[in-house]
Amino acid sequence: MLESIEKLRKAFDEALAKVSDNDELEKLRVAFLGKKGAVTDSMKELKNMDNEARKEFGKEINVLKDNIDSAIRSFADKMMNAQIEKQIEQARKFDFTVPSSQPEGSLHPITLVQRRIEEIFKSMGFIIEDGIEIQTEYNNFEAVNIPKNHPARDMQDTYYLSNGQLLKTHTSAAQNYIMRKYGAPKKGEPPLKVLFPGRCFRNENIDACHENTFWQMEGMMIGEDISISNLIYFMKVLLSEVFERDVKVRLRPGFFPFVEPGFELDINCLICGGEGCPTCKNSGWLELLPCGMIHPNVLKMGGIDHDKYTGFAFGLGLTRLAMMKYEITDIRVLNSGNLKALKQFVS
Ligand code: FA5
Repeated sequence: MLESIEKLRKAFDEALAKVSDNDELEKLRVAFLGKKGAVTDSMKELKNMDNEARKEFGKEINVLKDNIDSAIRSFADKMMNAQIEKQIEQARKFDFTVPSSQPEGSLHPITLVQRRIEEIFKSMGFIIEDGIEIQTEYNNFEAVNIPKNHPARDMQDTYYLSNGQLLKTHTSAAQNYIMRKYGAPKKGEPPLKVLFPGRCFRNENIDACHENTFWQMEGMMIGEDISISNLIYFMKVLLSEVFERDVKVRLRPGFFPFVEPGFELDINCLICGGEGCPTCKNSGWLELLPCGMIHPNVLKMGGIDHDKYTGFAFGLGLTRLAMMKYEITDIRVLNSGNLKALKQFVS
């Protein structure tokens, strides 16, 4: 009987030597170890043997079974390694320096102006913070001095989520968090200067200069003796560096519950030169950069001593700035994903 085991071993070794892929290996496994396989068949003979022979044959056939099983596994591993080696070899032959036939990508115009402004403000000592898009009602409204039922809430028609939170309507929603994170500057430290861009959402009627999803860029400076002169200085630097040419602006009083005094800084429409067009709703001016001195209540809610510290804040309309910078007549182009239109802007 033991001879039959030896025959099986030989037959398996010969068959394994001829295997060249996974399918053949699986067929071989079934032929020897499957339910109707040669090894399984041999094991059925055990019941016809006397005790002594069963003990000896049982031991040897189980050894053979284990040997065949591990031979199949290691053969499978070897084939897999060979395949990986082949793929690595092919990857080595790939020349990454050959120019691609795929068209090149480009940065979105909003990203371009965002990066430029971040560069300008970083060079003046500002740190950049990233405001989250889903906000609490408290951060978006209460913490910036817009209590429940305040009429200012109506100006920012809000998308509420089913859990009571909301999509932030303005970047000012991060003011409280940033004040609490950094606190007022300690004695001898420079003022706190932070820039925080972000996407905002309002349930707007969309037209050439209003989107329901648009970008703002908020800036804040807090310290002892910060005044309107500081605010005007930074606004001037911002506009002259971004536009690299003279642009006409006007400053007028503006009401925002979180600043006192508050201002609206409008830009003379660069699409029509102030003549009036759909982009500026025929007024010749575009609201671009509201700003003001931070209201003492807002400082207080941010944990900052409003008797000792003052600060300014601005909420630049980044999407509109991109429109003016690149003379884009309709805001809808910016969220359109129209690559033909968006690819033209390079710096
Ligand atoms: C605000 O959102 C205030 N948080 C700004 C602010 C910050 C004021 C700090 C004072 C101090 P306002 O709702 O006006 O303000 O929006 C600011 C700017 O965002 C606008 O001037 C405009 O340029 C831009 N903007 C507002 N709504 C839209 C819209 N639907 N589509 C495109 N741009 C918009």
